[in-house]
Amino acid sequence: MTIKKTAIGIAAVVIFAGIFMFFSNNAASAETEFDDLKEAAKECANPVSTEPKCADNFNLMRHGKDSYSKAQRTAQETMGIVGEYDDNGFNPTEYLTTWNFNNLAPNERAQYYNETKRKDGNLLREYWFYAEDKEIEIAPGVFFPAWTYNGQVPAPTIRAKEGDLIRIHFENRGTKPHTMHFHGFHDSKNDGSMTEDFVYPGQTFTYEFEAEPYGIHLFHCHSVPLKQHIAKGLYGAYIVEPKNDTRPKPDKELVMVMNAFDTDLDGENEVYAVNSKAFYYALNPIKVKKDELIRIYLINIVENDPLNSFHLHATFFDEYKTGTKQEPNAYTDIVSMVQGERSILDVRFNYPGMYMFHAHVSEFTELGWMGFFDVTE
Ligand SMILES: [Cu+2]
Repeated sequence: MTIKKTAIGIAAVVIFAGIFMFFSNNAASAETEFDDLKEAAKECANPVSTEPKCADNFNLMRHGKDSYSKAQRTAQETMGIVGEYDDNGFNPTEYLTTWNFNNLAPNERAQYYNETKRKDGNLLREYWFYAEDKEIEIAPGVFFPAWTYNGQVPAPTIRAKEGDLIRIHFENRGTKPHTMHFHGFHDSKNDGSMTEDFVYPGQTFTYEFEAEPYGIHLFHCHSVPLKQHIAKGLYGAYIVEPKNDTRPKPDKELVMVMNAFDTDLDGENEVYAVNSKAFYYALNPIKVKKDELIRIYLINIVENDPLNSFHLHATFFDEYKTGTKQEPNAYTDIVSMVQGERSILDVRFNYPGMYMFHAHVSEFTELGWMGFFDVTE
């Protein structure tokens, strides 16, 4: 199923407008509420408006999140993006804090991940990965024929400590030759990038290498055409913690992969997101606490566009580019990335409230790359 860029664009504008709209606490029906929103949008489109009604809206946006969420859903449904996300599928909220299959029950987890202590004190971390063709939901009711690792996009996150031995048992259950190519140190037979490295449908390969250097890395398929194999969804996050960690200890860690989908195969993306689902974190804000240290592992894997960015409202963050040094290289509220770039961002919110994060490329924002942090005391 494909969608028209304009349709989701219009819906996005309405969702954006919804942020500045009037939210009635006692609207009789969804339809009435939406009419109110449309009227209010005309007056409150200017985010710095001093109109009393608009000031109330901002207050509601910050403090009345239930009505905010309802209004947003109403706007979305009325504009024709059908239904809600199917919660039985890939859950982007769960993905944020999942690595080494730690979201699974122990017996199920053991099918995909196993760790063993080695003589040198480091761990052997073994993973069972497979490639699989699968339709994934990228906007409510909108499905994309993806190529996946383990049935999800992004792939399950791999996380190790510097010096651990990583062994990945890879099986291709898909219909095209695929590989797993890791950023990081390894020898040529584990690079997964040459034609002789292709793992054909029905075949298996075992990758093995030490986890180094520390940082935030990624892995992706390196089969050909490369652009297609990445854009179809074969990529994931690979985190290596430093052995001697001198950075502040985070209270919460979140994995964010900025990605996009070319739904009509015209060489341009129609849907942009963090962790695959357009506007997911706008509909389901990320819950954090005021003053706690939040560490974001950020990756850009977007094909078809030369540059992507991550911008956060109301606070600044320490940026550790590629995560390979323990001193931040920047203190900022925006980071720009070409495809394959990544950074660790350490952030604290000073005030409770609802704060937006989004691409500062406005087109991407309006096509899905926007979400919220819900900061509470
Ligand atoms: Cu591939």
